[in-house]
Amino acid sequence: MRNLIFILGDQLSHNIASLKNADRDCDRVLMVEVMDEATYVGHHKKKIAFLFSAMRHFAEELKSDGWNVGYIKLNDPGNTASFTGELKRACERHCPERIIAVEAGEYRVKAAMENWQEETGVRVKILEDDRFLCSQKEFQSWADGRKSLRMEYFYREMRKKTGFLMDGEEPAGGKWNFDAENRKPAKAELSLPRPRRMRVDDITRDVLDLVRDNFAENFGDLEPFWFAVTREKAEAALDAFIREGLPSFGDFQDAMLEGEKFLYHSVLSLYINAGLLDPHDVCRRVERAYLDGDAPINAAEGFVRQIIGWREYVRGIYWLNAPNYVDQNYFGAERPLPEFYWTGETRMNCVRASVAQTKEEAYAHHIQRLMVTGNFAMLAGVDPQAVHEWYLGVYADAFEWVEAPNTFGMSQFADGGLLASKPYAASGNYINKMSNYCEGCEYDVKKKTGEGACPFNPLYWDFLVRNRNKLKNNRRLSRAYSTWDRMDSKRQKEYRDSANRILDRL
Ligand code: FAD
Ligand code: DLZ
Ligand code: SF4
Repeated sequence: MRNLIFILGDQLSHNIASLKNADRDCDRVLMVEVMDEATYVGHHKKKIAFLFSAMRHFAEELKSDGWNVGYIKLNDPGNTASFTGELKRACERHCPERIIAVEAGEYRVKAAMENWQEETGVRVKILEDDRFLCSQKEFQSWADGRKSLRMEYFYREMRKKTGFLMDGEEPAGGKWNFDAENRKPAKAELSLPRPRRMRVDDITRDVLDLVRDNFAENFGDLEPFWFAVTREKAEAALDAFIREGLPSFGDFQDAMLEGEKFLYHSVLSLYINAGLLDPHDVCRRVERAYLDGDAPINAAEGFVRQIIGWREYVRGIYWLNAPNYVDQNYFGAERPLPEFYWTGETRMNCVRASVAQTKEEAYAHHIQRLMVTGNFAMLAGVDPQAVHEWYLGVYADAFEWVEAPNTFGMSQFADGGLLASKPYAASGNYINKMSNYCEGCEYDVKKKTGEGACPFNPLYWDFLVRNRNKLKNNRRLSRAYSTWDRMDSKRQKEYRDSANRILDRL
């Protein structure tokens, strides 16, 4: 055999670089389910089921396409539980001349790949992952010499590079960014689309049995399981989103609504990250909808920005700073993650709802992640490592390259402002403005301190005051600090005492 082509669980793309120049007649594909990957963090049951089922379907598609595929299931006899172990076994079975793989999305796996040649005695070729629009090298040259690495400037470069939503040299609609128009609060009477629910087939049924048997103690509900597990079904989910969700995506991008888990969000991140959908194609489809008059510019621009802006940018930040990015703890926060992140048992309605739907769906939309669970953890001084492990485990779309910058950088400000220009810290007022959670809450969002006050209120001030030395030079916080300084000392003490009582109870 000539080449052994090793495809990882988040590389399920038919145009993956390792297959491009491969030969169906003399090369062989290897895919493996291994315990190391299933346990390096406590994954949600649905996340494991999604990836294993999508991997098995992808392997079947490759076989029908004429490829020779070796597929190792989790419980196959002799499974060594690791990528390296399975690669060694495959090399012993097939004696390839060379191993070919696409670079890993996580530093942990990249480091293991560096030892593959020595471990197997076979030459290893690692290819760049060209499914991203911006290579690691390109991001590095963009970042080199810049004092500040703000997403907005990177995003404009990506718009120019891809030509998405461009009128010649100018941005379509006359502005690069329509974010200011994308902050409408949602109303309960909105008619909301539902993400497509896919039927469970025999392959998925086997995987659900496997997850039930092997990961019973993991967080999350396994069923109902409705994710797409093939490119074809993921495309159907994309079609449905473009038709039904995209037109209002922009307007309500930052909104939250009790009982509504998805609003106008696409629920496509898991498919894009696993390789079932190509980010470039997704953006092209969204741009087409705008050009055909089926979606307004604020929706199309808002969506495209998330993909060619944020998604590419966080990957750049991750690799620019790997592996140390995940060791950062700017505020020195040490509190363990409160138990209610796992149980949802808290009187805070916004947190309860966000955790409950995370448990049910392995999904929460961005503002729930950022302004509810993330915001609370930062205000309460939770250790960012613990927060990171939670986000990396509980969402079906979570891989470290995308989760870590969102957690350490955007949500916890644990990188000291490398990614965000100020901490996304907010009192209950923000949540009340953007959602109806407060209407059904035992706490009173208008009450600032004392029994029954919304915990976000005193925690917000306590966070700012506790970390004043670290934040006092941030110009975007100067108004908040002057408001604090104008309060009389009795009021200040009430805030801090209230916060301390809440923190003690955690
Ligand atoms: P939509 O709102 O429909 O957005 C469209 C697409 O844009 C998404 O599918 C996604 O591919 C991309 N996107 C949007 N925002 C971001 C972002 N900030 N970073 C990267 N891509 C983005 N996203 C992940 O894909 N994996 C993660 O593990 C992850 N962890 C996060 C952790 C925290 C603390 C926070 C605050 C955000 C995290 N995000 C993560 C970003 C974002 O919340 C999700 O991409 C989004 O909620 C996925 O839902 P959706 O597909 O409905 O997105
Ligand atoms: C997340 C995950 C899980 C749970 N299991 C596997 C697996 O058994 N086999 C596999 O190839 N990939 C799995 N993955 C995805 C990998 O963790 C992912 O490919 C690496 O994190 C590299 O980005
Ligand atoms: Fe959340 Fe406070 Fe509103 Fe309750 S009152 S839902 S805790 S923001």
